[in-house]
Amino acid sequence: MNKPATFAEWAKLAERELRDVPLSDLERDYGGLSIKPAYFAEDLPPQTAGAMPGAEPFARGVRATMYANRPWTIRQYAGFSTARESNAFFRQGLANGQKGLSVAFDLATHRGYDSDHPRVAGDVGKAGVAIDTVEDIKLLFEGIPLDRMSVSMTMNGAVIPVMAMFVVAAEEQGVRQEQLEGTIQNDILKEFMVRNTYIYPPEPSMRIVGDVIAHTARRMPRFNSISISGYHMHEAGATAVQELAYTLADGREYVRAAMARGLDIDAFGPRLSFFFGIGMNFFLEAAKLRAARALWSEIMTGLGAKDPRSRMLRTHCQTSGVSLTEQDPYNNVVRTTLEALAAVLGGTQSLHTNSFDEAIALPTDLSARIARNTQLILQHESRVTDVVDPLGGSYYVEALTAELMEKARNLIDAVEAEGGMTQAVQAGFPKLAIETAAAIRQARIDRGEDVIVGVNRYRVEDAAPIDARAIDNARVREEQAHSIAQVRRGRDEARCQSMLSALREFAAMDEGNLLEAAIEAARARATLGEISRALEDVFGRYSAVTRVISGVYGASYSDDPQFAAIAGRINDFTSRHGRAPSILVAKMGQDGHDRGAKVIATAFADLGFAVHLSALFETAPEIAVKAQELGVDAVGISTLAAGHNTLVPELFTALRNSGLKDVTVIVGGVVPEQDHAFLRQCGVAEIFGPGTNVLEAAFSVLNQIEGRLSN
Ligand code: SCD
Repeated sequence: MNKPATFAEWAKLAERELRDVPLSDLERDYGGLSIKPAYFAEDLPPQTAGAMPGAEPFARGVRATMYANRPWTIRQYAGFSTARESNAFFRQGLANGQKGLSVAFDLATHRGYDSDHPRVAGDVGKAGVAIDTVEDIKLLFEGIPLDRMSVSMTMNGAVIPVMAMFVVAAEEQGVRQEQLEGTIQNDILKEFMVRNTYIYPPEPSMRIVGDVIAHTARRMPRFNSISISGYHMHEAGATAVQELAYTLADGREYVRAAMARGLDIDAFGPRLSFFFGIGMNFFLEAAKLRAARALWSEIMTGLGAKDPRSRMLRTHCQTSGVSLTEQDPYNNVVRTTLEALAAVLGGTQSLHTNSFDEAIALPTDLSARIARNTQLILQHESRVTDVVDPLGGSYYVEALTAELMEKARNLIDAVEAEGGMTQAVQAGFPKLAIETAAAIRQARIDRGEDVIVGVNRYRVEDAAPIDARAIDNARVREEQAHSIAQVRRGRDEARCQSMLSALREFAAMDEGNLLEAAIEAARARATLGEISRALEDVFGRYSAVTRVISGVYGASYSDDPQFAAIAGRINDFTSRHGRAPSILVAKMGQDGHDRGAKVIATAFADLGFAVHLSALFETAPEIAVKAQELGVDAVGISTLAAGHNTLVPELFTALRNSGLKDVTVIVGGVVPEQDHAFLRQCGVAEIFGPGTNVLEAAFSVLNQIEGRLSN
């Protein structure tokens, strides 16, 4: 019998082919993982031989039969405008092949504000559906049988009122809590790290997570109490190792928190679920899911789980939003297809495929149909469901799985050494590590080392804009305010207030289950904002400290002529004016997506700008005051949640009111082409979309500032 080939034998062949190029040139680095150009039997980790789908440690999948028996759940994340409009969109999806629901809430809801609150004028109904009362949730699920349809809800900060209202709406539809199937995201640690839709400080927030886990374990046996999410870390720029390690370390933290309140690990373990982002590095992403399952089985065994179901990592996946480009957007269909295939070959339980226009606006009916059909085509036409774990035994994939496990295990141990994830999050080091990785990645793209087709290579200059869905948020706000008033008129006010007082007392006394108390308040028709406020009265509202990391972007450019050119011009500016050009990078409204703002702040600071970063969740007048106090040359607004058409005009009014007429205002983020003219009319000097080269952006901001100063 032939003996298996080795890397050393292959290297001889390869070197002959390569002639003048050293073999080491074909090695790659995937965020701390070193990848060889070929893999052999000798690379297989010893455990591969005995690995079986459906058997521990589940690297090959948690089900023996996997998709050969049941495909993954097609679960498209959706929601916008009012509950009525979202309900119509859901029903259309379900009629056309979607299998589970996944609700996107607007940012006002996420942050615990009713739609009529003045801080959320730009956010209502924009990046998700506006929910204020039980009546809204009833409308959202009208005609959808909640005892048969699994419903996932992406809610973290305002998890207590949303879960409470969901339970009451179902009850009034004739469905008991015990029958409800679905998942609540309820993952607050990653909010502090990357997603930013927290409300209360970390400690009471962890209590809330525990209360939801305890309540579902007791009363909602078919409901997944948490969706421990790496997705948002992935989107914020985390490497695969970081995403794996921090997500699983979060998971361990939640298990410990639940056990600390006396719950038996096997009473809630089987209903913990996960959520990962799937990007363009095809085999790495598939291997990441395999590694996640095997590591979780290890972790849960270590924590004392006896029931094998507690040791199974079941996960939802979403194709990567940041991999989508505004330029040449039809390429995004191809990207999403590849990412979906990686998720499927990695063995996901449930999947959302992004629409190709998501780097521009909310999906249209057409783009949503293509996204859904991508999954249907994979399920019905590609035959990838016929064989269980077809990547099993691949030299490369098995070796990659093992390497990911090892590196992630080391990072999990480092978190443990810091005292666990709550501590690490409070100290802020995972956030900084992810931001550093994001800045490195951006520099690689800007330098063309990582190719993005249609962005830094093969650009189409005269692409026609595509249709984008627009939301009239003033109308949504008006409708919501009307229905809130109607609910308030119809309720027994004394009963409602007494339920809210009871909730406040539970919160203050650190006893009782907050979700249970909130269900009573929701029954009495307290609004989302009122329930959330009752908790805020006791816990307070958390505000994070924003920090700009420095040096990372500049270090990647130490020998770059374009970088040197712009840095030189900034230097000249500084000598001429006796100060550096200054910019306030700002976020307004409830949009907490701060990856772009952080990357810009880091890069601009490394170039020599004096950079100030606003806090999150500011209003336009607050930003204007800050701009005045700092005396900046420019204000850069980062907008990713579609609030710009409301908030940017407000900013100009506020700047004028503060006497600041000469500040350069630039906007960056997700801004549909059809909004450009309006924003320019307001006075915006430059608009930068996703995929903008940071050095080019810096050049044009400097030009704008110099232009103004010379006038
Ligand atoms: C599965 N089943 C099988 C089987 N496979 N039975 C027999 N043979 C097989 N091969 C059974 C299961 O046991 C289960 O029943 C049922 O079929 C459903 O299968 P599942 O695999 O559990 O799938 P699903 O119900 O879809 O659940 C998947 C998760 C769940 C466990 C992952 O938590 C989930 O749906 N998560 C979705 C999260 C989500 O949508 N997040 C969106 C986030 P039993 O249950 O009876 O055992 C969006 C977001 O944050 C975007 C970004 C942002 O906003 O910032």
